[in-house]
Amino acid sequence: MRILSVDPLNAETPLEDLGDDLTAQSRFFVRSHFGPPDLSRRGDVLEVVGAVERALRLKMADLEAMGTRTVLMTLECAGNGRTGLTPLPSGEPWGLGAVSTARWTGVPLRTVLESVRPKPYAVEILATGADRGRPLDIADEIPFARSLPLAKARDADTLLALQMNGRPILPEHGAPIRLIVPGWYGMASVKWLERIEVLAEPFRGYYQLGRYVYDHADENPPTPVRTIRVRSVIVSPLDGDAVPQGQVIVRGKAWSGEGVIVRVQIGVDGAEPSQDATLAPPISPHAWRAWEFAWGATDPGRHLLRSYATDAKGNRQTDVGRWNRYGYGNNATQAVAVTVE
Ligand SMILES: Nc1nc2c(c(=O)[nH]1)N[C@H]1C(S)=C(S)[C@@H](COP(=O)(O)O)O[C@H]1N2
Ligand SMILES: [Mo]
Repeated sequence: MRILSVDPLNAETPLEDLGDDLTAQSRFFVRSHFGPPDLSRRGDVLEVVGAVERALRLKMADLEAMGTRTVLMTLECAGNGRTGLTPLPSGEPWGLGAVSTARWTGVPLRTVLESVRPKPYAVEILATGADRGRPLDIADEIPFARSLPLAKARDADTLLALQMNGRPILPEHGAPIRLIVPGWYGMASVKWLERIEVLAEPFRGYYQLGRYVYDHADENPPTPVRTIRVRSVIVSPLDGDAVPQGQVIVRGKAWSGEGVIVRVQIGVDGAEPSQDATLAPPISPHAWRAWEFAWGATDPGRHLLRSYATDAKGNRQTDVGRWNRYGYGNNATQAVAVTVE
């Protein structure tokens, strides 16, 4: 893992580990604002309260008894690729490894909502983690807390996850219960979940309005960061590799929170991409799609490869990402320099 900070732990997955469909828990990137809470004080209880007919306190066994569902989902931090923006925004200096994919098993949040019965005027659910701390730019200690519109909370694949790749979730990934929100950047998938509150008004907390917004530093008000923008990475060959002259198999992954990946094109040496990669069958509507391309590496010397993914909504990557104050959603193409020998 490439460690960005130790306390709290922030670590990215090396690109060579993104080749497999599923990322092992121990190789899965970690993004934590405050670090894991003291789990011994937790008692494994999830409170579901607020604008509901019937508030509940659920133990792990209660949740398991509600019936689980398993979803393959790619999780990407909104700050992934931040170091590609100029000037460099503040925030964790992520390269391209703040993305991973796991098989998540848990209770659909929808099932829990059906049993607490939100009041008709409810608009959002607020998910609060057990971790707390004081961000540099605010005075008080706060928990990590994020809200979701009720419609997204009721998505059949929005889970209260209890397992990751068939095992209990590791502490750094949010044990024992975390939210998993398909198609949205990682900040929505609240770890160490201890409380769900059904809200009658939109949440206005620090991690809702003060961060995870696209602020273009212009006259327009900031807009919330939500769905994952279309992106692809090349996982082989790696930047700086030397390859023998002849046919080189270029491999990578592509994903989008807006729809299935329908096309990946390869551009060589800055030319308009004119060739398509071959897409592997999708493994899930919410996970990355593998692709490969047979590159005729005939000319010796240094060459630049780029991959351009397009999703079902017609979103396509460009070479330059749009700068924003906190450096989110930079889905610009990756340039991989390869020397043909
Ligand atoms: N409680 C809590 N949940 C959290 C966070 C956090 O700091 N605290 N970080 C969020 C962010 S920004 C991301 S990208 C994902 C990362 O999940 P992972 O560490 O399992 O990869 O968790 C999200 N959930
Ligand atoms: Mo994130």
